[in-house]
Amino acid sequence: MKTALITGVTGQTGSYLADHLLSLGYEVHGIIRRSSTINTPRINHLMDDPKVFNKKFFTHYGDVTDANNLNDLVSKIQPDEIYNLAAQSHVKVSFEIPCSTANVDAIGTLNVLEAVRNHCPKSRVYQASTSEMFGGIGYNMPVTGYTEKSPFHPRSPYGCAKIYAYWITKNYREAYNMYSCNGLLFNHESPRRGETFVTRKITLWCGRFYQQMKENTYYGNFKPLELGNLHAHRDWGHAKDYAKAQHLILQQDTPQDYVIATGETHTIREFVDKCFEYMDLKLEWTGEHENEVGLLNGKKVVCVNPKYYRPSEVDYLLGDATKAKQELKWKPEYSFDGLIEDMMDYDLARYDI
Ligand code: NAP
Ligand code: G4F
Repeated sequence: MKTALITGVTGQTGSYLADHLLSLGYEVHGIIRRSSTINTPRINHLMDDPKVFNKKFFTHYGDVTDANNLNDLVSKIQPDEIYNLAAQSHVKVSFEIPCSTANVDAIGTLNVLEAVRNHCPKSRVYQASTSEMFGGIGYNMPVTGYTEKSPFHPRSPYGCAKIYAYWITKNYREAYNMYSCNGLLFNHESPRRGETFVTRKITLWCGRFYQQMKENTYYGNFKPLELGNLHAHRDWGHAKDYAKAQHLILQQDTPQDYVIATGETHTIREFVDKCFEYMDLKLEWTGEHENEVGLLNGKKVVCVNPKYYRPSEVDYLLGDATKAKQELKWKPEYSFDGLIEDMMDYDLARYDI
């Protein structure tokens, strides 16, 4: 039986990864942060179910900026595999807290690698790298999507911090012969997605809207859905599929880096349209830039609020996961429509009273 340690286990993807590894028979240890409000809803099902997983799922207080704590945990647990998913992962927020983002996302990764180098150098390390490192700028954008060989041009403090983490992970592989790999994952979403990321913000709003519509109160004082850049493109997959790829990356004979993506890209506005279609509603769009609005029967239900714009934006993301498909035999199960269905079903039911 293998043992895994997950940093960021309370997050969206860390929780799916824990589900997946437990289903494969792993003993799973997760690092959770102390917080003043409960931060374990995504893993409560693992902590609460004594029959299925409890004997194999363990949580430990910790923080990736606390090197002593990591050294202690890694030396005691001696994990076969470590998945470093802990991060301040919100791009817009990283402009407001660039230093703490760098401490967690860059130095936190170094702390993980040092703990492994010092206490269990044979452990395999997965680093949660990101498509944000590519930057989505015209000049470096291959027509068929970014690959493992594409150049980086980060557009946020988050992207810059993740570039450090990417290179230090690669450097420890080259310098110390460690099995440390980067997964360069494009956007992945789910019903467990944080509520301030754009897809979940949209599906949650739809859940509330749908309820009011059913009660015939939506022509009252319903607050429109306020978004920022409606025309950015994202290559969106399902976090469940991406957690499986993370595991596969650590099962190869030689440590390598892999792009994980669907190979399809859509705008934020398309995502909104699809969610409305899922409710059997059709939006009409009018206006431009800050004045662009989505109308339903002539009434404004979606609008732009420039406060959600970013100082520098990643306009276009499309990934090419050919290497992962060939070498890992990874294939996503969810389509774009399937992802929307899963998120919408969850959030429509949430407000169904
Ligand atoms: P998420 O939902 O924001 O989860 C982040 C996790 O990191 C949470 O468990 C959080 O704990 C934890 N964390 C934050 N600061 C920490 C610290 N100082 N020490 C220990 N843990 C800390 O993010 P996600 O969507 O699951 O993404 C997982 C990882 O993949 C992140 O590294 C992200 O940057 C990267 N990534 C994500 C995507 C994507 O589209 N989702 C794409 C590429 C890469 P709390 O619950 O206590 O806040
Ligand atoms: O959902 P987002 O905040 O995700 P973003 O910035 O692409 O970052 C996510 O994916 C990265 C992988 O590429 C991860 F590394 C990162 O950790 C995170 O998980 O924004 C997506 C797009 C952006 O272009 C943003 O400007 O949606 C646009 N957007 C428009 N209105 C909005 C909003 N984003 C947010 N969060 N909120 C809005 O109201």
